[in-house]
Amino acid sequence: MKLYDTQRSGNAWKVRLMAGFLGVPLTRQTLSIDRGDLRGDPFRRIAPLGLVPVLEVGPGDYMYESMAILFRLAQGTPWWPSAVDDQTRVLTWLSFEQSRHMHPIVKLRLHFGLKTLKAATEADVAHWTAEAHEALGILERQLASRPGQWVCTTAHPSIADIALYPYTRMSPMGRIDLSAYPAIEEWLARFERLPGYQWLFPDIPGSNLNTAELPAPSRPPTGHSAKE
Ligand SMILES: N[C@@H](CCC(=O)N[C@@H](CS)C(=O)NCC(=O)O)C(=O)O
Repeated sequence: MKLYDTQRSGNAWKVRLMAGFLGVPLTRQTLSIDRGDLRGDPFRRIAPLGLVPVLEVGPGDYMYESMAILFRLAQGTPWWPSAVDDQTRVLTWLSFEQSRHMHPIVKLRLHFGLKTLKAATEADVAHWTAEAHEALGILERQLASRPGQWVCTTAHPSIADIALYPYTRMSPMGRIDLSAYPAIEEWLARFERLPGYQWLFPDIPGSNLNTAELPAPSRPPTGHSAKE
């Protein structure tokens, strides 16, 4: 399978995490937002939504949206539970991630970490910070209420854990202090000990918070994005 991503995309990282945990080999085609790779016709032909991640699951057969791709990859594995009530809970937390959690953390990361939101005002930053803390507070209470378990499953993590992991992990890039969230910190550390865990930057294991573009002659011809 082939993953179209950008070097620092948290949404594409979800797919790489899932593939790593499942032991599924992926080839990567790393695109550049700044160079306009995502706006050109070749990418739009395979990705009508114009966003990464895109997963080519068979010749000419493309899947988009991280949630949907996680769902597709997790079929028949413990990452997608078999009981309908458990599936419903997983969908709840996937929806929470997309609707309330990811957006403010992405904005803060782009503003403070990657420095690409030049027009952001103090009011914008205050708004995103409040929203990010609200979302992290919800996640903290959920995890604190079920010590040693996963976001919404008991013995085995689900795709909800994968979906919520990248932007929670990267939230310090947006000046969020995770030490205020002990249950989240414990969950992140436990997640990172799972066999098959993938770093965001495979070339610099141990760093998930790198902001600089990596010079990567091994990644032509697509280069790297200054946004994500
Ligand atoms: N809801 C989508 C969001 C995907 C998304 O926002 N991707 C970003 C990178 S993390 C992107 O492609 N940005 C391109 C752009 O903003 O032009 C998902 O979960 O896959």
